[in-house]
Amino acid sequence: MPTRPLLIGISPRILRQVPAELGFRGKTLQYLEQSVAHWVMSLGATCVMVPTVERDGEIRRAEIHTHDFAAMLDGLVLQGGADLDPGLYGEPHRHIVGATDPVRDRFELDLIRAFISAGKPVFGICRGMQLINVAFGGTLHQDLLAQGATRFPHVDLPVYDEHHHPVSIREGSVLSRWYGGATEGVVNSIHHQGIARPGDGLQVVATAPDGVVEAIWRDAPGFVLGVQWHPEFQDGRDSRLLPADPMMRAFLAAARLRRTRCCIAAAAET
Ligand SMILES: [Mn+2]
Repeated sequence: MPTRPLLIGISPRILRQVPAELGFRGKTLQYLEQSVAHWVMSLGATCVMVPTVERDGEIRRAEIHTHDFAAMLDGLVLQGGADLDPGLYGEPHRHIVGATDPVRDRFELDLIRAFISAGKPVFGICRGMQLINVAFGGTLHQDLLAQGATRFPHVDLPVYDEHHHPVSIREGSVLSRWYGGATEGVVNSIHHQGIARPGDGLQVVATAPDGVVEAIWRDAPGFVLGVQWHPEFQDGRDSRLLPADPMMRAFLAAARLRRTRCCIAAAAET
């Protein structure tokens, strides 16, 4: 049986306009927000950041492929970040905030597909949830307020992750099960976009009081979960908030199960 700890891949955030005081003039940074990594490691798994592989870039000519990462790693976590290019779900830019990053979009979509086809778990946070939705053919509200999806702001930048709201958790869902049958909770909220139409096979497992989708789960074998909030910031210091660890434990359990099955199959072949 395997003894090495699980190895989880975390897709990077990308900074193309680096502030002058950091150096790196004219360069691009790919980076990891530390609480994501610390959350994974706090439950006994190791993790690495997975740098982008660009389809038409020099790396591609060396034939490193997202499938190579999926083969080596036990699971994928998608960090939050910039708005998706709405062209991915067939819409023009209407209410996008800041620059979109088609390279990151394409790379993370490739990663999602590679991990899913390898039968390995995928966990999307905020933008990551929206990307999973788009990967399965769903659409987004480019701005929840501007498009009339709600009158309740889901982002308040001055207070950032101190901005909270309740969620209803779907009864009988995996999410409810991980929280001991709970059907409600409180989460942080740092997003101006949201899911409009859920992707094929994706189940809405949590919603805000205004109906905004807060979590999705793929109703199929394996593990594909997306949450609109940032569980990595809900580290237990504020006892009103849903604890983060039950979801990460479930994700890591799915990764362990996938690896165990793989080892049993390999042993059976020899
Ligand atoms: Mn929200």
